[in-house]
Amino acid sequence: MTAKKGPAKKVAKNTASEAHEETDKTVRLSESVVQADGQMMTSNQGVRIRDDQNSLRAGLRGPSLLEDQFLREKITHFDHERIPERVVHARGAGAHGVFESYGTGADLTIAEFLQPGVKTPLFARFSTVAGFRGSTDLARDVRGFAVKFYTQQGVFDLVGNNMPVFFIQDGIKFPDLIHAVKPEPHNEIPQAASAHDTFWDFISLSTEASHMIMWLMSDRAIPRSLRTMEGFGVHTFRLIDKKGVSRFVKFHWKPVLGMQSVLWDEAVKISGADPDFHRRDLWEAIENGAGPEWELGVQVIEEADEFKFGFDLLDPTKLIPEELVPVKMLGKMTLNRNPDNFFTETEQVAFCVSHLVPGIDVTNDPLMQARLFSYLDTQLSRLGGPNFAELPINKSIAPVVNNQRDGHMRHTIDAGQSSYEPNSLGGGCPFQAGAKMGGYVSYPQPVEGTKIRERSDSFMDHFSQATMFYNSQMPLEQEHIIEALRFELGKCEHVEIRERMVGVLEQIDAHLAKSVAAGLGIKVPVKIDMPLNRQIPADANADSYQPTKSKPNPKTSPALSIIRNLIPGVNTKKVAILVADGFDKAAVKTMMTELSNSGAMPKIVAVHGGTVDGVHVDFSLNTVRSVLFDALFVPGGESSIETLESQSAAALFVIETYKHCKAICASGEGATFVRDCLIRTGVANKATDKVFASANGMAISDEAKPKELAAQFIEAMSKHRAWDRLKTELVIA
Ligand code: HDE
Repeated sequence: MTAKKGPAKKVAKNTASEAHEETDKTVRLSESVVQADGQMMTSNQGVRIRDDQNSLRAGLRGPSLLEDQFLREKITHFDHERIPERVVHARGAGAHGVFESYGTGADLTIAEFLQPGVKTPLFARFSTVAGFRGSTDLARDVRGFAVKFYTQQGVFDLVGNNMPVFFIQDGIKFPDLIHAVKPEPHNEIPQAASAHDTFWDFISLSTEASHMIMWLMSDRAIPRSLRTMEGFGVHTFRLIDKKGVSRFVKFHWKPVLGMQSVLWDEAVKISGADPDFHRRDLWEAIENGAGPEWELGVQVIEEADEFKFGFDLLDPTKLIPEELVPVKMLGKMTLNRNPDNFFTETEQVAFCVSHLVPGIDVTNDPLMQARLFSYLDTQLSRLGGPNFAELPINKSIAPVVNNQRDGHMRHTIDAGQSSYEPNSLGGGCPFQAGAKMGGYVSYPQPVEGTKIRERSDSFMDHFSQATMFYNSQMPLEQEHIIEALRFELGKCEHVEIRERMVGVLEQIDAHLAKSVAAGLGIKVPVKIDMPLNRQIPADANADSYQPTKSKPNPKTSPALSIIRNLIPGVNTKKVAILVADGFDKAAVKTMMTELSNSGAMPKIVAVHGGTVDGVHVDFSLNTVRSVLFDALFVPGGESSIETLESQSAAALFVIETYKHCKAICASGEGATFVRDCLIRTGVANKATDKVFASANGMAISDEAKPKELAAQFIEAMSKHRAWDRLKTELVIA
């Protein structure tokens, strides 16, 4: 009996990748897909199973027989279903897609996937770092941003994060960092959270983490969606052109939707209401044909400019401000197909920093150097042996031919007598390609040095860019950093850790430190007994570093703020339409049409499930909260509003939507309901004109003027949040 071959699964209906045909990769993966439709159940040996309900036993009421091969096979397989989760980045979601090169990278690199007109299939996986595989998506954490390009020259993995810098400068500190942030070893608490003693103990003693901590405490660590975050390669890489010239580059992913984050209060509530919020959001966007897009870009630094910055390009705790070196766009990634099976694709995908293709090379960044070892090594224990590259999700679309043999679960059947090189019995094959035939050539960087276990002086400035990041934030974003630090440090039981950390914050910004200290009840200044350094020492010349600093850090880098860089739009925004029986159908119909036409996703939220006045209910109020939506519409309808008035969950929906600064629209009796919810409960103050003005993200009308109202609502939504609501005159509680 043969398994039915899966169709090369649904390709997303629309998106920018309308032109997306089935790529080689899609076709190849589909060869491994098994569909159960219309199939008979079999054992793993293909023997048809007559009865899967009962084990073989001696008599109807007798003991099970050891000889039952079907029972034993099924239970044995089940016993071994789990593989070790990733030691970091265990929680993740992935999707297939395509990268379309603009060709603008052709003068920078010989990498084939960056040449004009080339389309490359890919698989992307996004993750949190600290939490276990089943942890919540909305943890305050760094997000992994890993992309596997199946290029014609072999696999290239860009294994990045949604933050451009890292906690530590040398890979040898990574196990310490991770041990510190993971749940504490004695009681395995807390899950997916950095708000605990061991993390802040380590961080407060590792001032090199100061810059990254600013990112981690900022809104970047609680994205609204995986689709609305930037990605970064973090380290300085090299691109090598046709002439063999190398340039340093920093990789950037820029989301077409722009960046958006949630408020911490939302993050906490989303974690309870829908811990799979990000995973589901990505899945649904792709299923709805609205697969996310990112542009891939690089900041390019000529070799001659290596020492012109106020920091070392090899130091992964530093970024190159975009105002100093703009990002040059090289192409666009579109995610357009969900996996068929989470385990075989998202879980078994194996990214390795060492998976490079000709035209891309690494640098001496000591964090990157350790990663070049770590990823291959970790796959051996996670995926059980050296043949993980043969799994469908990891397999190169370029032919793989070499003399590596055997090992657990080898799939390839290597024909022939010889498995060594040089050989004559195999006609000398497989033969080495040489550079002219596309063989990988490492960039011939001259290397010389005294063996030394020491950090270069040029890595010693731990604070300048932390300060630059903080100064680049809007006041509201700075407030969020302060609140996050108060929360995180407030969860530390050891006062000396809180104090030490406030001392570190004083090196970043006095107001920041004072505000955090006030929340913790600590007096500043705090004396801490550690070497603290803001500058690369003037005499820094460790081995090969001769800084000229002709491109010093700017004081601020506006590109680092989310709010300054919001891209207005409503595409894929989820809008709750809150109704009960007797709602104003005409108003809802118009609103749904207008919202859908603008790319938003209206959803009917009703007091009960099933249908309401014959309309399909997407969610009952019992199953959702406002935090799962981007905006709210409450239509009129006397009896609908009467019912909503009797439901505290409905009032809470309105109140929270308002407090989280999201757009609210209401018409007819719905307008009275919304006003009452906000005024009576004391959320908004009595300055009703201001509170209900369109400038405050509100589209409220006692009459039903559906089209005008929809336009006003869409305009308010497109600004993402009405941040001014956080001003005291607009909010009380
Ligand atoms: Fe990773 N990291 N990492 N990391 N990392 C892993 O590899 C490691 C670092 C990143 O979706 C592991 O397959 C070391 C920086 C992502 O499958 C492991 C060091 C950045 C993912 C590992 C770092 C990352 C990982 C665990 C310091 C951003 C998830 C499972 C030298 C540039 C990939 C695995 C996926 C995963 C080691 C630091 C990103 C153990 C030793 C910096 C996105 O190999």
